[in-house]
Amino acid sequence: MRRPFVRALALVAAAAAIPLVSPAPARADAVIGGYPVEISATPWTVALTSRDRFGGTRAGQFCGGVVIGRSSVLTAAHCLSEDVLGTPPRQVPDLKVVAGRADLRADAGSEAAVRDIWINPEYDGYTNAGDFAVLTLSEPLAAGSVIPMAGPGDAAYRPGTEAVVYGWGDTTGGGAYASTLRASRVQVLSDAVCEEAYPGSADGTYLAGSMLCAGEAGGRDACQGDSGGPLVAQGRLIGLVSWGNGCGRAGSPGVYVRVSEVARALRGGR
Ligand code: 4AZ
Repeated sequence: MRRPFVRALALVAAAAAIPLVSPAPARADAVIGGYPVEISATPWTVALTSRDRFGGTRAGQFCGGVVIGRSSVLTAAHCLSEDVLGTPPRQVPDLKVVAGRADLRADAGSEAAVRDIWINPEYDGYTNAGDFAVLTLSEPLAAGSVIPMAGPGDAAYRPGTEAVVYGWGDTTGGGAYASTLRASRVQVLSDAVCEEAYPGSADGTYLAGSMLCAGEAGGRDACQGDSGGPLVAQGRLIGLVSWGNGCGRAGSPGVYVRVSEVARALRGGR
C-alpha cells in the first residue's frame, strides 16, 4: 500500500461533501496503539499542511516532518509527490510547516512558510528507496526544537531498541486521522526480520542499507498521515515514517527511512 493516505485525502479535498467510505477499523486505538503527547515533549515534530489541498478542519495536515536545523525540516519524499499533492509541490500555494502545535484545531505555535524544497533525486517510488526531502523555512524556529540525527553505526539501530514514533496519522487503519499529536512505542527489528516481511512486492522492497523497520507484537505502528514524521530512540532521530503493508498488522512492521543515511547523503552533496 504505497501512498494511499494521501490519495484518500486528495479525494476528500476534491469531493469534500462525499463521506469517505472506510473499511471497518482494523484495531481500536494513532499512530496505531498510541497515546497523546504534549508538543513540549517533542518540539521537533511538525505537521506539513496545505488547507488549499486538504481542507481546513485539521489545518490541512497531510504528513509529518522533523526539525533537523532551525530552518530545515526533514520529511518523506513521497509526501511531496504529485500523487499526494495533486500538483507539483512548488505549485501548492499554501504549503506550510506547523511547529509548536499538538492540537491541529488550535492556533498555538507557528506556521512557517517554505522557502525552498529539495527532494532526493534518487527517491524511487517503486522500491521506496531514498524517501526523504528537505524543506527550508522562511523563518528559523527556536534552537530548542532541533533534534540530532543518528549517524552511521549509532547504537540506537540495534535490534530490540525501544523507539517512539510520533504523528497525526490514522489511528485505526480505517481512515480516522488524529487531530491531536500521538505517539506509539515500537521496537527496532533486525534486518533479517524486515527482509523476510518485505522481500519485494508492490508494497516496496526492504533495503537494509537505507531503511529500518520497527513494530510490536501488540500492533503498535505508524500509519497513513504519519509519513515523514520522526522515529526517535535514545534522544536521537533514527527514522522517518515511510511505508508498510497496512498498519499494525502482525508480520508487517512499519518501514522507516534510515536517518543515518540521510545525514550521509546531505553531507555528501546536495
Ligand atoms: C502510508 O501509507 C503508510 N504501517 C505509512 C506508514 C505505514 C504504512 C503506510 C506503516 O503513508
